[in-house]
Amino acid sequence: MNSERTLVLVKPDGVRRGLVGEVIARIESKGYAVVALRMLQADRALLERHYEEHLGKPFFEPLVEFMMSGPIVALVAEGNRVIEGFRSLAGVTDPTVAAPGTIRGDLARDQGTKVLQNLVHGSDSVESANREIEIFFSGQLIGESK
Ligand code: D4T
Repeated sequence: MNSERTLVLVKPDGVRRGLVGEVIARIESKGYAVVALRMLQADRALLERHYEEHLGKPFFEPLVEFMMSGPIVALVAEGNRVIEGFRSLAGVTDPTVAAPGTIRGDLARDQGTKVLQNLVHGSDSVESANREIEIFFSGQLIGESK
């Protein structure tokens, strides 16, 4: 078994709109396992770690403000090729052009805001997944030794 783990976030727009269950249902219906789950209010320090690759970009400050605008749900999904698989379920970053059938394509659109509100985040590589899981679940995963 070459199982992978990925970090998924349901962003504040998804929580506000009551779409947490819908996102989890799509992950589970695809056959991935949810192996960790928490709701939290993210602070600036946590978001600066999570989005360090975007520091200094024009959308960075609006992105941090948006991500602090309400609670988020963080979860770890597991399965073979789940990193690629969840990004396929999510659709591309811009919800206007995300394919119908995807989470962003079906459930999000451009709201005219400074930062795209696209409902979910998913890790983009094994390295990012390990880094992000540590940020949101440091040492707290079942079966994980610290
Ligand atoms: P996340 O990281 O939130 O899953 O989204 P993506 O992987 O799809 O996209 P990202 O990291 O490149 O961007 C993070 C976050 O910033 C918003 N964004 C991004 C934006 O408003 N304008 C932009 O030009 C980009 C690239 C959307 C997601």
